[in-house]
Amino acid sequence: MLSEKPEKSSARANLLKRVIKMSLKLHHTLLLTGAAGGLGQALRERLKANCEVLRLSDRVDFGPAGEHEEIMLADLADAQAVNTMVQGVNAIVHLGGVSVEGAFGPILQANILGMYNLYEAARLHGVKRIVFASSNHVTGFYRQSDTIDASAPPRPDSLYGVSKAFGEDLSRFYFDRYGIETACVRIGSSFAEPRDRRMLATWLSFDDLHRLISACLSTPVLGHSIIFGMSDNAVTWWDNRCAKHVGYVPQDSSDVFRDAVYARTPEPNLADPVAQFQGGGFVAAGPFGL
Ligand code: NAI
Ligand code: 15L
Repeated sequence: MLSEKPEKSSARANLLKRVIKMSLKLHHTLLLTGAAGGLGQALRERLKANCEVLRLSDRVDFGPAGEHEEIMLADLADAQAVNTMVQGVNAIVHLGGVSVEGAFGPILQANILGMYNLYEAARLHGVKRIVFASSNHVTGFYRQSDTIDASAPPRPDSLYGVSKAFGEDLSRFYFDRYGIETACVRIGSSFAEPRDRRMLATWLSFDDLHRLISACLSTPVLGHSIIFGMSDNAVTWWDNRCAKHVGYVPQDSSDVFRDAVYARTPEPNLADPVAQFQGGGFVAAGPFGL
């Protein structure tokens, strides 16, 4: 076979680069909620590869906008503020909200009412694709000896987990009724490193989180998809076979941290529910009363 002339192959390589760039920047203005939080900060620079303009939002002030950025503060419980925040965006990465177990009041405002406000605003403004930061705590009452996929019925381990299950159901309704596509990413534990032995199974690196969100934003047909947000960890409780169409391929693994995590953490007490269930400490938090 004749080989390609160097100038022709470099033109093809440039074209390919342009196509990849275009497919990453499918959405002109991308809204990132929860931008002041841990994952918001981790994704801020990374998500600039996915859009021309990154609109950042949170309810707390987190400083000025940088290049290719807009900042629009909003409390998710404030319908009017959310409406303004969503106007003019093409897709949303929704991280904002209460991120741990606690009293029901704030969870109700941010994760339940806030989710409704966001989807209503998306419907009104014609936004057709959302990546929702759901959580492994939607299914936290499965055992660590279970392997589940997205077809397993929810078994929330906390009020927080219940609120994320509500978000998954609400987004399914908005898909079935209005065609808004959503990826419900049941994030495991996304931190710089796994912090304990449980997180060796649940860990999601920041780079893999960004790969996963990029896949959700760019796959041609997303539909309403539930996908477990995890890196390529050797020990896992989750099977992503129901979300192959998203095209997410993790490239990191918690395995490189295993020895160090074992060395600095005690043997788990296997009689303790915290060590038995996938949700870890969340299964034993509360109650929080009226
Ligand atoms: P975080 O608590 O650091 O950030 C959440 C952000 O949401 C904060 O900046 C907070 O100010 C904002 N927020 C809270 N209530 C709000 C309201 N009413 N209106 C507007 N903004 C509000 O949490 P993190 O770790 O960055 O997580 C981001 C998202 O991912 C959360 O929705 C969390 O539930 C989800 N997630 C995170 C996991 C992780 O391992 N980091 C695991 C599973 C889910
Ligand atoms: C979550 O849903 C929380 O937002 C995060 O702070 C971690 O606790 C994580 O789950 C986890 O399960 O490790």
